[in-house]
Amino acid sequence: MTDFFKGIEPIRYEGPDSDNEFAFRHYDPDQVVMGKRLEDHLRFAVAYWHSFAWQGGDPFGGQTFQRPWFGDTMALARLKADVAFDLFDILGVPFFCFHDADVRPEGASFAESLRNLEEITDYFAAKMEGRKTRLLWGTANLFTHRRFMAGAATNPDPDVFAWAAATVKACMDATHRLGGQNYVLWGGREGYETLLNTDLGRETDQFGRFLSKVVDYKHKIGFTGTILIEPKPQEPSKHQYDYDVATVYGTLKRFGLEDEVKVNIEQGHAILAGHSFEHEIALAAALGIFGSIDMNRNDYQSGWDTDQFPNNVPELALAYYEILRAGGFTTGGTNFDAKLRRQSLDPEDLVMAHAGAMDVCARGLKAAAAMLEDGGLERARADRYAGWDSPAARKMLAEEDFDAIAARVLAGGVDPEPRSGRQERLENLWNRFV
Ligand code: XUL
Ligand code: CO
Repeated sequence: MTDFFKGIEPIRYEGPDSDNEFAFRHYDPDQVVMGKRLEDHLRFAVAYWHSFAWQGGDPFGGQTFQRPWFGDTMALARLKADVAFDLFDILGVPFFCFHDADVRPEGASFAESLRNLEEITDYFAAKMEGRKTRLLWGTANLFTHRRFMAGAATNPDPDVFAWAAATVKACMDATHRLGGQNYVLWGGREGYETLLNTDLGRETDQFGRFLSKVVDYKHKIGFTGTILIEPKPQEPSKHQYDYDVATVYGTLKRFGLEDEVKVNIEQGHAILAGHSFEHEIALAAALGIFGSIDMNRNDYQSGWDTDQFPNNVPELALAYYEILRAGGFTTGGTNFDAKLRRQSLDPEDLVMAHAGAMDVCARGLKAAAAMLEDGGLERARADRYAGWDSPAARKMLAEEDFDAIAARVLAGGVDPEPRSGRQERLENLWNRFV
């Protein structure tokens, strides 16, 4: 153990009445809910980038955090890994996630960057031995370096496409080596700033070719994890091609990849796209592409991606309700893609941000499970669609053409009577559990 978190003991479950700040009140990993331990339901992951690589800058100010591992050497990268695994141990999280750029210094050449990544991957592998911590997903940072300013797979310059492909190959290799359960593609620069200089058709074709190569490579190396695309409508690009779940599904269908690739849905990205988190989850589940979630929250006024830790139990109850209805996570999990506020300087802030978020998620999931077990919402939904169970309705959907349907209506056998949608009553029901 390093001394960064000196004096902070592993966080334990002490129950809702505990007044120990360094305790879980709601997240008891061993509590069984709907036949499964909470730890196995929620599958928490810590995101390396926000917690260990981000320095506290915002558009108006630079670094606020002073961490002993900041710097560009391999020795500091190893110190950063030591502190990261200390945090995983303190929180008892089963997973972590990282980009290549979070964990290794950029080298003077591609080959040197690759060697640095491989060295850190070995270091991670050694640290994971004898620990419960596993890798939820790995990914490539194809957005920070200036070479990616006009995109990675969708760049007008084929050399950048090549660099991106070699980078993703390296990150897939690292993810595979560490037994990662998923591989994520988030395309912050896969989009455009202005149509005046952009060939949108060509760029989206390039993206499809790139994605097919990712899937081919997955099969070539025998990676059995899930390939996930993380939708986001804008920021950093003015318009991003992976706008939302519906847009990603259209892209997957267009390139015949809908059985190969799923989605990693982020709360704040859903809000930026003008949706709710639960809408995006429910749609992905309905389309058969639900994979994983990035958990955070956006400030609802600011209109950009503030990546705050979650703290709204009623909203999370609806999100986990849709996840449980869809059968829960398989390879996916709850990754905290959330960062401290830049004034939260202390090591304790980093621990408590995660511990509190884990408690909030546990409350959301338990409320969702109770709502499902109660069955009131599902009964109301079934009742609302009950008309579709009749043989006549089924026949209409399956067989009848417009002439046949119109003939039935004309003959007077159809006379719709509007019924209440009962929204407020259902909101009252939801409120009983949160
Ligand atoms: C950016 C974002 C990324 C992805 C991984 O908004 O969410 O951190 O999760 O590249
Ligand atoms: Co994310």
